Amino acid sequence: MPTTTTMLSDKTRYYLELEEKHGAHNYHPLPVVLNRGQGVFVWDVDNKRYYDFLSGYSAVNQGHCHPAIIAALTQQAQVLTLTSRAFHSEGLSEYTQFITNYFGYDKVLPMNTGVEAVETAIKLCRRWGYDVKGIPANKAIILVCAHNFHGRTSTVISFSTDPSSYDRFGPFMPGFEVISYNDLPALASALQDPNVAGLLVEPIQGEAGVVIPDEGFLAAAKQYCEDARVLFMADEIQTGLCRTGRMLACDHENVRPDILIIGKALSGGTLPASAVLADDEIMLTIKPGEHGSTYGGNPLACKVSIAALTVLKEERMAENALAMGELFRQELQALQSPHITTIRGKGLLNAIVIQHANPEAAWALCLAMKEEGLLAKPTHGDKIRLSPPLVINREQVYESISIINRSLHILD
Ligand code: IF1
Repeated sequence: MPTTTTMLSDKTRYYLELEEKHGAHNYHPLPVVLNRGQGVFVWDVDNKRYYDFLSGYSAVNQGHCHPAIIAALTQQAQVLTLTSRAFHSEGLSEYTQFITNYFGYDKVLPMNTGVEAVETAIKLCRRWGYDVKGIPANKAIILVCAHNFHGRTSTVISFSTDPSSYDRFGPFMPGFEVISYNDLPALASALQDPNVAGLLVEPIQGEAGVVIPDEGFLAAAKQYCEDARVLFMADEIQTGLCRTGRMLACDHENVRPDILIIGKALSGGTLPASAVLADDEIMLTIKPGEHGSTYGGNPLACKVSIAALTVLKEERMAENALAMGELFRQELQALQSPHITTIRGKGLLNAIVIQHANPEAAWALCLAMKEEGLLAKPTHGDKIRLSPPLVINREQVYESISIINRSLHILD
């Protein structure tokens, strides 16, 4: 029977108790206290080194404290950090040109957190629905997928199908219809409603446990939306920025979203930065003074984001994610562990499903991997996401596999 406890140093226990006493209990983290990160590694307060196989939930794709990103951060931090949007800034102006060229859209609306970008996309989609498509006032419908995760604001949890996200947080925002994921007939049927303004979809469902739709689903869904004059909105906050082996997960099927939503690794894990990209017909439906945010488009985040996006291409991180992801899944498969029923992923967005009599087995395995020097955390009980920074190399993949292999025996 696997243990679900772990030996903790006095130092670790000290910090855990501080947070337990003074911090909200809205998470259940692994019992490890980190204080340093570099590349694929993080260190705890006892200077023990770990492979980071969560990567800040894909916010640290470029690796912890990437030198070029930190250089941009520290340089700009001494010059100008925030002007508010009441005035223009050199940083924002340069950034708008850079990122719209980078992704090939007319315009960008900069926000901070991922969910703020999702909320912004929802508002743009509704406004386009009324002003351009001609949907009657307050009748716009946005289609979402079962088992989605798009963030935790009251609007966004209104269309979650996970009780731990929405239970006892009502009343909820109307105007959303849930269809099953990866289900083209369900999409076709829902699109018959002329009041549908958009489809909000994760190209791969991260939180649901790295659920990959059938080959061709995204391309067909985009075509169905086009035929129904409905906006295809891709939430690439977790799947984007090279995580799945292409710049965007939509690129695997050459799909160009009408509204592109990015966040997390947009800043390389340094500070909150998110963005919504769209062409003028959509973006210009929001007029001056109708949407915004104090920190949205601040010069510090703009300079950092330019550096974070630059290194993704310069260091060919998508190509590395593709190659190292294939190697990782191949070596994981070769372990032939009786405790792993499923290995799935694209690029370096991977997950395993654990099979064991003990419902706490995935947690116990994560504790064992922690002891062996690798950090990962279960999602939805029996799934463990395994997503290292995209700078991981072959030798580190092999070492990580041997750590996972040694740890799996705790389930025997
Ligand atoms: C938590 C999950 C991952 C996201 C997608 C929007 C957002 C997220 C596809 C919102 C954020 C984070 C949030 C964090 C844990 C993590 C997470 F487990 F919650 F679902 F990655 F899978 N769209 N995901 O994944 O972005 O506002 O957080 O910047 O809330 O526990 P955010």
